[in-house]
Amino acid sequence: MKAITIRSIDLHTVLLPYLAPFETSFGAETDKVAVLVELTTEAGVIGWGECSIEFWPGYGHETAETALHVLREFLAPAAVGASISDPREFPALIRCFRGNHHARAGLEAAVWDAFARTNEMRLTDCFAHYAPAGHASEGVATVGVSIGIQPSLEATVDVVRNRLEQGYGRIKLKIKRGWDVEVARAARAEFPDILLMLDANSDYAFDDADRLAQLDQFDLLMIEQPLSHDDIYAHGLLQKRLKTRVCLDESVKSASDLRIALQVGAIGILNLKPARVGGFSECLEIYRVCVENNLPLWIGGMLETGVGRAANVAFAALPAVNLPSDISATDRYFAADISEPPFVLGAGSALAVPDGFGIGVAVKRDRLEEAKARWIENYPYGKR
Ligand code: OSB
Ligand code: MG
Repeated sequence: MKAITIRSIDLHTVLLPYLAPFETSFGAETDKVAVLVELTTEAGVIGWGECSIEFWPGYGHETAETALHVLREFLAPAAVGASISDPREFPALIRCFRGNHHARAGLEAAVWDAFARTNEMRLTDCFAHYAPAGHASEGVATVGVSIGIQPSLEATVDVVRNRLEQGYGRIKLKIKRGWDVEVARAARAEFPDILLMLDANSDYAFDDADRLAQLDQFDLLMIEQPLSHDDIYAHGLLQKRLKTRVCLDESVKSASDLRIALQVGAIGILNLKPARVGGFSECLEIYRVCVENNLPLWIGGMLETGVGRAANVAFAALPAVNLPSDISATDRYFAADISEPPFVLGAGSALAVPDGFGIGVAVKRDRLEEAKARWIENYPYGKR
């Protein structure tokens, strides 16, 4: 593999309007906020990465502004000038800084893209190169769709029907306390055979175990992150009370967390988000742990722009990612994305990995400038 030397790093904070607001147990959002990382190598190759982030510390403790601060002041200066002959060496360069996984994942993603482009490979094949032997990319990612909290049960059923008609083969519904058993019952009554799952984004406590056990009757594929983001142990206690498999999202921030979760029986399925675990090198380590333990695995999303989506699709095309990922087609999120071409849902509820080198999509400079201007115009976003 050809090494890269990092010449410069430019950061772009963008605000891109969603087609429809997205509501979870922590609130509603109308726009995608992202910090995009543009990395240029000494050879003039440009790599792109996205910090999957929100404007508030709802999902994780970071925000777009903390990511920008940490990248600008600490991570980017430590990376500029470095030569990298294996992208898995990159985390060591920024190991002196702790936490801030979403920020570091965006920068590492740009390194991976630049590295794959330099070596004239698709990013998906570059990931496969560092995956266990025999794990070649499948070139497509099987996906589902994540549906936010709707104003009524009728509206929920309508949105589910709509997504099924579009071809999505797995439906995830967001739930919260007071919006759970009835939602599952309504969806299951209307669609008895679909792959259906729920995501609580940590809204429950272990005391709610009886309530959560009522969900067992709906033949769910899994229940995602029912309990606190920082309580792996409680998920182990809960799993003993449920037939439905517990999927961890927020609680697994590293391969070490995953090993602990496996040890205490807190996990039946993993939602792996590259941003949450601090980048694709850690993803590869986690991938290996999943393979060794036969743990079902899928790739989660945070409503990324095309830049983050493309990298997630590349990883989701690895063969041990064996359940549908939360990476929907571009038209589920945006009227006009920051990159081209868009991701289009194909047969079998799948997204194809683009043919080009690296992430395989190109950032459109005019759209980038428009989305940067939108961030500045709407600042401080969400506090209006
Ligand atoms: O918990 O999986 C989650 C979006 C933002 C923050 C957290 C989550 C989500 C999603 C969206 O569920 C999945 C997608 O990108 O389509
Ligand atoms: Mg989740």
